[in-house]
Amino acid sequence: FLSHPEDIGVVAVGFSGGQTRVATSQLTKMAWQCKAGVDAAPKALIESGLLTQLRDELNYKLHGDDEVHLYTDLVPKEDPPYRNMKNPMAVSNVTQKLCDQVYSHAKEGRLVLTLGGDHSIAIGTIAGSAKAMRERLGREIAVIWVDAHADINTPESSDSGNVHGMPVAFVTGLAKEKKPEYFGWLQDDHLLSVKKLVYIGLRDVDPGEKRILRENGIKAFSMFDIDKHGIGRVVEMALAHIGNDTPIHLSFDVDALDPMWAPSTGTPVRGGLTLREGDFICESVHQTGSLVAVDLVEVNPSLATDHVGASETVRAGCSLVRCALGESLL
Ligand code: 6HN
Ligand code: MN
Ligand code: MN
Ligand code: MN
Repeated sequence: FLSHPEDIGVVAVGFSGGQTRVATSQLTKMAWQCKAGVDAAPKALIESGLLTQLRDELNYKLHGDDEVHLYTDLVPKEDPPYRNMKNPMAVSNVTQKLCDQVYSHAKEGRLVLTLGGDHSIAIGTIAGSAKAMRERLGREIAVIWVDAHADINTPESSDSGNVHGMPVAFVTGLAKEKKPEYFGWLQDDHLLSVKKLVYIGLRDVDPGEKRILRENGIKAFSMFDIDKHGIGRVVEMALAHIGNDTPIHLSFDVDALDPMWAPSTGTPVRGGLTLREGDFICESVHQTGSLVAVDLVEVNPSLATDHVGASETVRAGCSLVRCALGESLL
């Protein structure tokens, strides 16, 4: 149904309200002043030539602007915690808007590339993909979630209250909320089936999340599985679980990579994927011909302790995206 569309819809998201170490008031102020480097990641990825390469070397036609969306007008001045979630309204507003953006590209048959931003933005990207594929192909999407973390906390199971630890719970309907301003805008046609979800790279999963994974029979390949079977076999099993001819949404958290390759991220965990293993996952997904959307998230140059760490992380991120779009295959 797809086999490498020539058109890519690019969405550059300068928002990290789902992963914050600062008070809400400060996030609001930062977003309003547009100067806290919230737009640093997509900007750095773009400035390092990623989009130009996709256009000139891989011959994709790019849609959407090179501009980074800050969504400043969607960040409320007051945004107190709700059900333990931090910046709940800001994240809900931004992801709802992002859902529309992704949906419009996907509806046109474009492969959607979203450059984050923290992982909370996957609430919007997956919701947009799921709805568009239901309408365009009458199909449910599958999601390959590559991450050190499972990001499947409910607001109640989360210790941190950071929404970037909860996106999978919201898009699968495991976390429910009626109020539209707090993710209640998510409708049935936005949702992903837990049967169509597969994880690769897990190594830092909260006890409550382990229970959720177990109780819902969710397919997950941890670093243990990768060491045991090798990345080739793990990707094969992951794709077999999804089944042929299923539209695939790849959500890649750069912290799946070992901090050796990607130090500049909010929640680094040692013992991760090599860059080559990450690239291999992306190449394999490209090769299926069923890729409909890619998120690259949690690249955060402002967290690096040195300049090298920041640029290495950006380089790794660019490599992953290029591999998902077929650069390295002959
Ligand atoms: N990410 N499980 C932790 C939490 O706060 O819920 C970490 C989440 C990390 C989120 O990597 O996108
Ligand atoms: Mn993570
Ligand atoms: Mn994540
Ligand atoms: Mn190809």
